[in-house]
Amino acid sequence: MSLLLAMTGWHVEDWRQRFQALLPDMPVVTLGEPFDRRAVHYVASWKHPPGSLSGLPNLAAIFSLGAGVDFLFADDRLPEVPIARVVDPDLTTRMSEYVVLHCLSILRQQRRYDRQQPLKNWDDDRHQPAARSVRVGIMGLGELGLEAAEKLKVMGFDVAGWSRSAKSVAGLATFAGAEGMAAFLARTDILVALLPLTEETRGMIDAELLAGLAQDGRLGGPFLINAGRGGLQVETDILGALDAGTLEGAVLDVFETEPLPAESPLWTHPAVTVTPHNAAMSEPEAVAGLISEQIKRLEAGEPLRHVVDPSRGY
Ligand code: NDP
Ligand code: OXD
Repeated sequence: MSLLLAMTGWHVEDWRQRFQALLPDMPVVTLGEPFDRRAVHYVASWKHPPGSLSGLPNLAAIFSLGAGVDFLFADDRLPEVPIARVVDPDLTTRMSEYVVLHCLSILRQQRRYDRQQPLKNWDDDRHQPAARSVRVGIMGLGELGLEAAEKLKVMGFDVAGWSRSAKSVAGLATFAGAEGMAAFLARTDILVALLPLTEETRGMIDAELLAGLAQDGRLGGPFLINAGRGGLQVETDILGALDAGTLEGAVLDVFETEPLPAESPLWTHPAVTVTPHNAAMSEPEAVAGLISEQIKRLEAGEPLRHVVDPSRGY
């Protein structure tokens, strides 16, 4: 019985070492070497080449090495076995650090001071709005969105959230579904996207959505932070809204094409901050530990945790 590591873009040997230490009795094999396909009972995947998981007759479960599973559902030859994803405090904490960092950076206008520093001169306006006067709206109130909301509230922001199903969360204004969208956007100065990429959410952050954001806030215009998936956003619409002045700035960790192509205008736009899809990296120490526990649970006849629903796509 073996575990197959099927990944692209990450250092597979780091993961193999970690898994092998945690599962000493289970051979850990990789796509880059010959292996017995009948022996594979478990797969841990991050963006495996589509089709590479077919022909594994004894496969019992697939583990995403991240919180997102869109890359799995993009494979039309994916075996029909349960799929579990990462839900782990290490990853969740990293994401809330990213969201709080950039909300605070926007609030305190840090990019403006970074621009002024080489000029050795600050402009006269030293005014800073209070966090309580800035409305943050989080799209996606799941594991990551809820934790980010809690931490933003600790910093004093006025936080709301939007999700597919209606929720009641203490101290949080909540909105749901298509019917709740307009009111949610209208009270949002900083929009934080922490949605999964599904058929419903693809291309959601477009010109129409951005035009619905609050224009009466304390930041001189609304901001977007997308740390969910690049497929959520229409980049030409974001650039159009920035240039039209209906969007004041954007912080993007994820892109329509990754890595972000050198010719993308997002690299050099003065109102855009880009980061390399590392808002919440999966850390082998934490994530291999979680998946090894899941495998031990299955071997002991216990149910898998954090299973995704293929009909919803997340
Ligand atoms: P969860 O599944 O826990 O939460 C997803 C949230 O999105 C839920 O609140 C869900 O609503 C909501 N949602 C889904 N579809 C819709 C829809 N059509 N309309 C409105 N709301 C919707 O996911 P996580 O919080 O764990 O992760 C979110 C995403 O973050 C991941 O899927 C991944 O793409 C991204 N990510 C990015 C990382 C990075 O480094 N940039 C790192 C980790 C994750 P409901 O509650 O009603 O189900
Ligand atoms: C994830 C990611 O989904 O890192 O975990 O994007």
